[in-house]
Amino acid sequence: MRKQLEQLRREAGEALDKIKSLIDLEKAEIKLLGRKDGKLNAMLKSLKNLSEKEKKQFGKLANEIKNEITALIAEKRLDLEKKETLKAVEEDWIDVTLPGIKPKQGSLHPVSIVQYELEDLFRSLGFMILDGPELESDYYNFEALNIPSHHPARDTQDTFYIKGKIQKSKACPERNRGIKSKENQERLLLRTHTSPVQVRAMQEFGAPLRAIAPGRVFRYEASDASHENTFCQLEGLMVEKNISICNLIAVMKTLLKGIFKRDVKIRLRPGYFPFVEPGFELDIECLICGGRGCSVCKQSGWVELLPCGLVHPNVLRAGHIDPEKFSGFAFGLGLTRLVMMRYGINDIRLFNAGDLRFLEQFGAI
Ligand code: FA5
Repeated sequence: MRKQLEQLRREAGEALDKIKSLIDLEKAEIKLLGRKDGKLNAMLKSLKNLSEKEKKQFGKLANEIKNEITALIAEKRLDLEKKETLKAVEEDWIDVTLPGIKPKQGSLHPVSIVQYELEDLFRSLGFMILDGPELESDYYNFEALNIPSHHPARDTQDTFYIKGKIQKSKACPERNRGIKSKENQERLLLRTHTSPVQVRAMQEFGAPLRAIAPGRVFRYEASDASHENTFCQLEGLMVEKNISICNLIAVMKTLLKGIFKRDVKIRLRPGYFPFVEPGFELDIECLICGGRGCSVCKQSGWVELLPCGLVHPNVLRAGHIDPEKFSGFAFGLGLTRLVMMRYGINDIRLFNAGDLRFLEQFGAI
């Protein structure tokens, strides 16, 4: 028995010496001192077959060995815990002096850049910035703008019609402005211009009123260098007492100067829109070719940019404003075309193509 106990003492010392991880130490502890299958316990169990004297003698030795092994395991555990903590710290170590990884920064779309500039400009002139639905009712897109269903002006703005009716928004009641009767909830279409916001704004805010409404519009037409089926406009509306063409021209001049920061050549010619009377087309000299003629201006040297006019009395009435008391002017800036002129972009199709090589050229946010 003594021999066996001494051998266990040696073996335990050698085995613990070789152990390199806490998991292995756990296993060795069970193997040596475990209650069920531990080697020492097995030996203690066999003590019962010995004489009283031997039991006393070897029982004492076995206890000594148990205490020794327990102390060795505790020492080893401390040592391994220290080493493993050090290793974890080493693995997690970072060099805080290394340069960081630069996050990829997006940039604003060129139309957004110019739109925000115009919003600032108009805000400084006391205009509100409004929004309108892109999925619009036939009523606001045409009827309320003095374009009844039989009117030939509808042919110039063909669009996509959608089944269904405008659902009232519970989350944002502001968006429900103008949805009043069953009639104007039905016959939905993708709005062909931002002009529907004129009547929506008049109905909501009354007169006097100064507002702009930038946004996307849609037309069912073939695209070329200066025509898209989806593009942006910026509507402007001013309704006050005694508004005249002088007010309109003054604001148009401020707008062009603000955006181009220099004088650009313009021409004003009569234009027909059922919702203004009189109506004008304000063109600017094509800044892509300097007026010599190119695919953007269709060789004319001029680009149609800013149709405008005095608000038609029928439109004021649709907006619940008395045309005997108030008058107003409105304009419908071709925002995407203005951006083309501003940056010298020679093809409108680049704006919606989603090509980052094009989009990244316009300054970070
Ligand atoms: C209108 O949309 C009127 N609502 C503008 C208006 C508002 C007139 C208020 C009077 C008072 P027009 O269809 O001409 O008008 O479009 C206005 C501008 O949008 C044009 O001058 C042009 O710059 C731009 N535009 C028109 N069609 C396209 C197109 N397919 N692609 C890109 N820009 C376009």
